[in-house]
Amino acid sequence: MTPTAGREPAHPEGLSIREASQLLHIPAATIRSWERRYGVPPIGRSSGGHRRFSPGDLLALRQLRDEISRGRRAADAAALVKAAAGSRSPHQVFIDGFLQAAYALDPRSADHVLEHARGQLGLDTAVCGVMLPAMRQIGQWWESGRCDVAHEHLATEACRAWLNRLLFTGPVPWQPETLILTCGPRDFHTLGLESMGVLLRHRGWSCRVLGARLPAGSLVTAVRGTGAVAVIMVSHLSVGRRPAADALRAVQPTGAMLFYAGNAFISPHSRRAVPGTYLGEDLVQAAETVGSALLEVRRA
Ligand code: B12
Repeated sequence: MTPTAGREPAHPEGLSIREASQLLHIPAATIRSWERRYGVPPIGRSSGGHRRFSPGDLLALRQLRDEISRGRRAADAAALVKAAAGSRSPHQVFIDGFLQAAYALDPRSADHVLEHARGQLGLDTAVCGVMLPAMRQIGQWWESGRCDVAHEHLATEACRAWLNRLLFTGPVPWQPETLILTCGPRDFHTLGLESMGVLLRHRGWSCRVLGARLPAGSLVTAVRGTGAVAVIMVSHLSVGRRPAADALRAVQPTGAMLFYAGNAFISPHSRRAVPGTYLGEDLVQAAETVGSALLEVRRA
């Protein structure tokens, strides 16, 4: 990620549709049709009747664009953005605390906030209700020029250090099966995967988390080398989808159960001909799905 994306020029009345279109790389005609069809965003007008875009409008447009680029239907994406606009996370105080620590480039405070959230809210909520939303927020700050990639890198490494500590100091696994967790051969985004590793570890499963950019052949080696009974593949960007699906196909002959997830697979269309079970967007639900599938095989 480049140091800072296009910084939003401050404009008392808000940006014109041409300026908003240029900043967000969304054609003006698309912005008009989104407003007409979905009322997103509810754009203000200048005294001359021209559309003027506030920072809040720009955020809503950015979210709508990103949700659609993830493969969501426009109407579903618009509903998500509207819901997010009105709602404030019940864990906002922890999210804000983490963001402040990241902005201050202070990894110890970031770790402290995550640990405090775990103490107050429990592991699952600290991961899915605080850490992941905070990282999404960092992404929006970076894109709107409100923070530098240095802040994103620090926040990422603070999350990874916290997750790895939970992974390696977690309870001794009490389930006999081993699982391989990996990102696709082209994927750098590992936080969703590492979060899944921690949730499964704290449910007694023995996880081998192999991280970013694992070649397909090495995935087969890892399954054979560990006798793993299941593979969880995560791909985050559409560029990584096909190499990730190919890696799943490569490991299929080992007989391991296959699961996959991540933004590259959000649209039903993107999941066509991908071997395995799609785990959805709720990591806690996904951990239960994987757990019960493994128990079912064991009982069979
Ligand atoms: C941290 C980060 C990075 C780090 C990753 C470090 C690491 N070890 O993970 C680095 C710096 C490497 C990076 C690189 C890039 N990044 Co980046 N990155 C981010 C950032 C800030 C956070 C990512 C994250 O962990 N989010 C939290 C995730 C897990 O939450 P989520 O997306 O909502 O996921 C939900 C579901 O998908 C699902 N899910 C996700 N993972 C999993 C796993 C399992 C098992 C399950 C069940 C569910 C699940 O559940 C989640 C919660 O509901 C995001 C911002 C954002 N909005 O997320 C940008 C972001 C994803 N990156 C982006 C981009 C463009 C890039 C680069 C291409 C930039 C560049 N030009 O180099 C490269 C691409 C590298 C590559 N080929 O993969 C864009 C993607 C835009 C798009 N098309 O979707 C984003 C959105 C930033 C932005 N606003 O533009 N990035």
